Amino acid sequence: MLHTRSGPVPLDRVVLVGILNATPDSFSDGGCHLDPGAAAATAAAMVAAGAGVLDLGAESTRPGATPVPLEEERRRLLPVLAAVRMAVGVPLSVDTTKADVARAALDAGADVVNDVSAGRGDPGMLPLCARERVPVVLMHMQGTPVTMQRAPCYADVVAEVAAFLAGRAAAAVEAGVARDAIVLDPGIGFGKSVAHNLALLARLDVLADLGYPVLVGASRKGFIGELLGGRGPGERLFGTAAVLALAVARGARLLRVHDVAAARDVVAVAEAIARA
Ligand code: HH2
Repeated sequence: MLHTRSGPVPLDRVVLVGILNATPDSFSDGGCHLDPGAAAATAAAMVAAGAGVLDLGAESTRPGATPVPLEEERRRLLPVLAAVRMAVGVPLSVDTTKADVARAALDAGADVVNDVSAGRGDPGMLPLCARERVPVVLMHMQGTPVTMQRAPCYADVVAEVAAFLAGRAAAAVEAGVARDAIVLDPGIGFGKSVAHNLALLARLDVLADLGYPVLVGASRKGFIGELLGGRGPGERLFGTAAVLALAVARGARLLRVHDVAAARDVVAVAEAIARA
C-alpha cells in the first residue's frame, strides 16, 4: 500500500500509471498534452480506462534530450497539473529531477514524486519527499539522457541495477523517507542496450526481492521497436503488451503506460494466471 494525500494506492493488485507528458518533444506523446484542457480530457479518459495513478512530466528524458531550465519546466507543468487535478481524483505523480519543480507540484496537488535520477540530480529532492511525507519513485539510469545511449556498459546489469537501487533506497531512508513510501524502477531504456533491458525484465524478480514495490516503464520504448524490426512508437502496442504480461509474472506492482485500456486487459489476464 502506498499512502498518498489523495488516498491509498493498494498494491495487492497491479496499478496502472498513465503517462501524461506536458512536453513538445516526448518520444511518443510529445505535443499532445501541452494544452491544459486537452491534458485534462486525456487524464479523465485514462482514469475511466483503469489508471490508478497519473504521471505528469514536463521534461523529456528520451535519449539525446537536452535539459529543460527550471522556469520552463514549471511554466509547462503547473497549468496542466492544475487542470488535471480538477478533472480527476486519483493520485498524481510528478516526473521531475528538480526539487523546486517537485515542491511547486506538491503545492498544486501532486501526491507522488517520480525522480528518474533517484535523488542524485538535486540534493534537495529526498529531504523534500521526507518532509512532505510523499511516496517517491527511485529509478536507475546510467549516465544522463544526453549521453546514456552512447555506450551503455555493465559487467552484470541485473546485479548492478539491484545494488544501485538498494543504495538509493537506503539514501532515501537516511534522508527520512518512510520505507513504505519507496518504489524502485530499473529504468528501462535509460543507459541500456536491448540486451540490458531484456536481462532486467527477465530477472525482475531480483529487484522485487529487494523488498520494495517495483515500477516498470517500458511502454512503447525503443527496444520494443528494435525487436520488431524497426517499428515506430505508435506501432509497439502488442510488443508493449508482451512486456507488461511478463513484468506482472515477475512481480512488477506498478506499470507506467501510454495505452491504459489495453494495459488493463493485459494485466487482468496476466494477474489471473499469476494467481492461479
Ligand atoms: N520513462 C520515461 C520517463 N519517465 N519514469 C519512470 N519512473 N520510469 C520510466 O521508465 C520512465 C520515467 C520516458 O518515457 P516517456 O515519458 O514516455 O517519454 P519522454 O521521456 O520522451 O517524455
